[in-house]
Amino acid sequence: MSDLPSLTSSVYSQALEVIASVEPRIAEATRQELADQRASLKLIASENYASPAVLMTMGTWFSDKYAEGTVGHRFYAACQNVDTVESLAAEHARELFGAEYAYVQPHSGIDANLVAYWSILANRVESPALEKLGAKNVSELTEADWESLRAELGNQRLLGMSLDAGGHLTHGFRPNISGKMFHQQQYGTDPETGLLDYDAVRAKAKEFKPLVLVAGYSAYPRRVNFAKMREIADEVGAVLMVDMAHFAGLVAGKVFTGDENPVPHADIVTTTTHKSLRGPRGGMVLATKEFAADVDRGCPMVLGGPLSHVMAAKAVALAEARQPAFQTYAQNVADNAQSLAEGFTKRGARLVTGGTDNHIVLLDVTSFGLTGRQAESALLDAGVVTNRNSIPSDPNGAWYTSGIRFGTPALTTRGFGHDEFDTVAELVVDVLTNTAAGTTKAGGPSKASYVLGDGIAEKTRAASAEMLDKHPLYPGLELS
Ligand code: DSN
Repeated sequence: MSDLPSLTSSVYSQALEVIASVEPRIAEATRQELADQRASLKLIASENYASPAVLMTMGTWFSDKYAEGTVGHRFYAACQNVDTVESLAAEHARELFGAEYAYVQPHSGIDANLVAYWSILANRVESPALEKLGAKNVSELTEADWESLRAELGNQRLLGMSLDAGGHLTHGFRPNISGKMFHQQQYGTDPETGLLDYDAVRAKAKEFKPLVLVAGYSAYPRRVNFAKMREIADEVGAVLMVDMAHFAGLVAGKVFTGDENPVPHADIVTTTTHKSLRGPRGGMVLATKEFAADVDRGCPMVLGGPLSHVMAAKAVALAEARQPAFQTYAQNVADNAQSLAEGFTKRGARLVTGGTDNHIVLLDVTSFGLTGRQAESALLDAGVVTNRNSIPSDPNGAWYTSGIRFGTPALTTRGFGHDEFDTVAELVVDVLTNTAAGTTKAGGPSKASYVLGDGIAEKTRAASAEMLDKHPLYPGLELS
């Protein structure tokens, strides 16, 4: 991160004074959040640090504007500047990813996935149900038509990656709406290697014949061959949808190219904009022309009015991602994940799939005698911010878990490199080796309580501080 102009400090300091004049506790929490983020090792794989340009773009009067509809076709007056913003964000997205169409209104990744699912239903559920009803598209249906269609829509099939193999809640997990609106099945990973087994996915797809095949992940530490997923989708006549929320930055930065770039292979690609892509919190849908009109109905089908200030920040972030420096950043994210994985492996820790080739490292903490919950808490005490995560066939379930997920996007933004990530691995192994599982109040084994060895948290924080001081967060930003 390069030094910010001193003006930035005075802008933020004055903004905090304005906030404090209304609700000082929010101003204080905002200051404290910066201090906390500055002083900890942020290793949550889905988090990053957006640039001041992106952050500042979110704090404007665009927040006050309603703009339901699409560019040039709004349900509110005076949307001329929102049109500029939305057009620019979509243009940057199309150019950056080489997509035929970009819809930048989704407020989050879950919203983006819902927009995508509804657009697939609208586009593909046409016969015999729609023909019978004399409609071309679900948006033309009356309430009575809907009643008769519901059974058929509900019976549409979706095949996605299971949560414990690294898939996302919205990929057909039963407690999520995607698992309710679709008749769903899930594919896992090879029980021995933890890797995606394309033949097994193919066999399942042939048997299940899904309308939608979903690829993409939240906790799978490997690349996916989207050309192969396309082949499978074609063999069974499915729509291929890829959720690239986690690795959009690696696609944007041209680390994932060819078969590993989902955009040329998928019918619809969804993403968040705040993870490895390093933009504001939000979502986005990229689609082929075939799905564009249905995707555009995201609002009001699924979404409320677009967040114009966030669309503006998406445009700024996407413009940043089109700079050559972003490609260097993305390559560093992947290289640093290798360094972290090697750092763990050489210290005897077990990684799901044995390593990584993206930005995620998934550590199995059972060999430390801990649950994910205990490991996460002990690491947090030591200033290492991670999240617990299920591993395949997790014996501790989705709440306590047996894994810790690490990601390199945030600390790479701060400038950490190979040596620092090796030290991070050393510190993590040291904390976990010196943490013991605790007991319940009744004296039985606990999956939550833990005992951290004396002085470990202090020692880890001191070693982290040396690295963090060398790579300051928002250098030059001093709040008065
Ligand atoms: N919460 C995101 C993650 O951490 O991966 C996914 O929704």
